[in-house]
Amino acid sequence: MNRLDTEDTIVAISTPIGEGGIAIVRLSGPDALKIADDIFISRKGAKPSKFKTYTTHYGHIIDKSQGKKTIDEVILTVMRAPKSYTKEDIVEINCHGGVQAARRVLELAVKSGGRVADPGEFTKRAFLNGRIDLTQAEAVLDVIRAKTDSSLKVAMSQLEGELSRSINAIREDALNVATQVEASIDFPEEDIETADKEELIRKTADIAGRLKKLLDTYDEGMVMREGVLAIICGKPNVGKSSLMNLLLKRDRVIVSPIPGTTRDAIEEFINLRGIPIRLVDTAGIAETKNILDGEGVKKSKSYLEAADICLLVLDGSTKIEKPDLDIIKLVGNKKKLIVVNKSDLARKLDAKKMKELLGDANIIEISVEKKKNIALLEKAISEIILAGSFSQGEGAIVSNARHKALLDKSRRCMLSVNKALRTGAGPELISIDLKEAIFNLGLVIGKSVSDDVLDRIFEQFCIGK
Ligand SMILES: Nc1nc2c(ncn2[C@@H]2O[C@H](COP(=O)(O)OP(=O)(O)OP(=O)(O)O)[C@@H](O)[C@H]2O)c(=O)[nH]1
Ligand SMILES: [Mg+2]
Repeated sequence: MNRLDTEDTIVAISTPIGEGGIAIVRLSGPDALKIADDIFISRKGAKPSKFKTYTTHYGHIIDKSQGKKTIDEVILTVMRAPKSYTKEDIVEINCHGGVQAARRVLELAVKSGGRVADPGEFTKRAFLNGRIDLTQAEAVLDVIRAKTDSSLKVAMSQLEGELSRSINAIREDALNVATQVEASIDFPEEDIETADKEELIRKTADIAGRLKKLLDTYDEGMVMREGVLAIICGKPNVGKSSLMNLLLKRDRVIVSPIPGTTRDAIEEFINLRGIPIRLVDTAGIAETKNILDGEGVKKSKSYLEAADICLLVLDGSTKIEKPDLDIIKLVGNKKKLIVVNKSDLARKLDAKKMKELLGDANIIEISVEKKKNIALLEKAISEIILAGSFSQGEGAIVSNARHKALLDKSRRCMLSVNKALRTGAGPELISIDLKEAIFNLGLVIGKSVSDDVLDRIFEQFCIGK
């Protein structure tokens, strides 16, 4: 893919392949209307190239090479450049759902001069033609993939340009600083004036501060976008699988009074108070000589390592035992919630010993059996996940690792510009870091970004988007 590809007309089936009410074939590019003229017949014989923009027409798709054989009965919509998704002429053809009709329409469009689109190529054109910037294009994918209301909210705010606006404003201020610094390079006999210098120090500190504020939203942004990996761990028989089923609200995993019931890690998605969570039930961790159990324990341990948060389950009706101690050690300093289960049974767990072992970790007592304190547990989980990050208020949120890395670089450059100004470094030196800071900010929104980076971003999209 390169930038000149926008000279041709791309075609794709934009709906998922399979049976459905309708399937949409989309065309975009300079020949979209010409191709539509070739394959579409309206009842009154009117041509798509004569249709007004944003109008919808009933008709048939025909195959000229087979004596005008009718392929499908369709509704065709025309959206003319530049007011369309890609800023090019777009034609959308609503076919009858099902694989065959849409595929035949696609083939005919290709025969008439279209090219089958690459994944994400429509959105890529929207970016290359300047309708949206790169953060907005990336947000399109996040909107498609959003699993909860909060994920969708973050993605939509990015699609609507909230992040772009913040970054553009910061970049604009950085460019102004650069102009001031460049001026003193052009007149080398005059060093940066003291008054100007004070102002530049203040401005660069302000820019670095605003970048920090954006970067601080990343933890929450990431959680909303990617979901959190939460692991249910503990020794055998404490009720891990029972808890998994309860949080999932369905009987997904086998529960039994026999220790060692769960042998494999089982991962499922849950939406907990709007937070997308990948919840994993693991095999109880205990010393074992059985090969199968041993494999299960190995897997539990590797999940534990990757976990963003651990739900460490203890059995309130047993004493703290060696396996409990081992698991507490394994969990270490990870974000965790201690879940003391089976509170419906007589208590044997020693509170004092637990305090000694766990310090001020969050502890919550529940009974899965009697469904006691479950709402409290869900609240505690969401609070731990969101701890430290600001609540989902207004303002731009960074949720993408690419953006984070670039903003981070830009902030570090801006801090060294600030330091150089304070220590009286020459304008040439200052200018190097300043340019780097501005360059990295530009990359976030897609200015002077390389073709491989673009390809890497758009190849994650589905075909037809
Ligand atoms: N009384 C009581 N029993 C419970 C409670 N939660 C789970 N159990 C019982 O404890 C036993 C073990 O439950 P599981 O959910 O299979 O335990 P586990 O931790 O997944 O066990 P492994 O997969 O063997 O590691 C089952 O008989 C459950 O019915 C509870 O809150 N109270
Ligand atoms: Mg289990």
